[in-house]
Amino acid sequence: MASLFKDPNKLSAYRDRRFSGTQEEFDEALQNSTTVYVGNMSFYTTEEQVYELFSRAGEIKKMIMGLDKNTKTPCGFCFVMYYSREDAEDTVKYISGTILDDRPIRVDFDWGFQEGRQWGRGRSGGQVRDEYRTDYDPDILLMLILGGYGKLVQKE
Ligand code: GTA
Repeated sequence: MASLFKDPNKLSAYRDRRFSGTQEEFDEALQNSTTVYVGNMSFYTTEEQVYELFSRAGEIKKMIMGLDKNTKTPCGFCFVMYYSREDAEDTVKYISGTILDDRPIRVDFDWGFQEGRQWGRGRSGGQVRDEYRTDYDPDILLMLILGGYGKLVQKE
């Protein structure tokens, strides 16, 4: 059977606007990379928890937590690098959608980690997607309160 994982269009709907190469180069990186992106994580999930879950699919080479660029604290995503492509594919197949810290995590193929990609790119410092969310969970609410709303309240 032709693997779903051979067609770059089916690998990931995400396109990194900061990738500097061509579309072909992006597709090739996506097809060969051993790195996955993990999204929709709780801000309180630790590296140890991620390691525990993701090492079920194979030996992990490196893990990088996504951080809010202002507070330098976890902001709901991370990158996991495996030694083998097969393990990365298994992670997308079997770990995506599972619950970690009460949240269904999303595992996506990634073109490969580079220094700087660990920082949230949103204006507030966190992930861009969090700025468009309407289904705020306690993690995000706390972030909003500690960030701006808290200061407003203190002033009154
Ligand atoms: N492999 O799905 C992903 C992914 N995401 C969402 C982020 N990264 C991802 N990598 C893979 N797959 O290194 C990586 C980025 C970066 C780090 C932080 O995580 O490559 P970011 O989320 O802060 O910024 O990234 P990014 O990815 O540049 O933001 P982008 O592409 O504008 O938007 C991400 C998501 O936000 C969109 O897919 C959409 O769900 C939501 N979003 C963006 N704009 C809107 C809008 N106007 N309305 C509604 N939703 C929006």
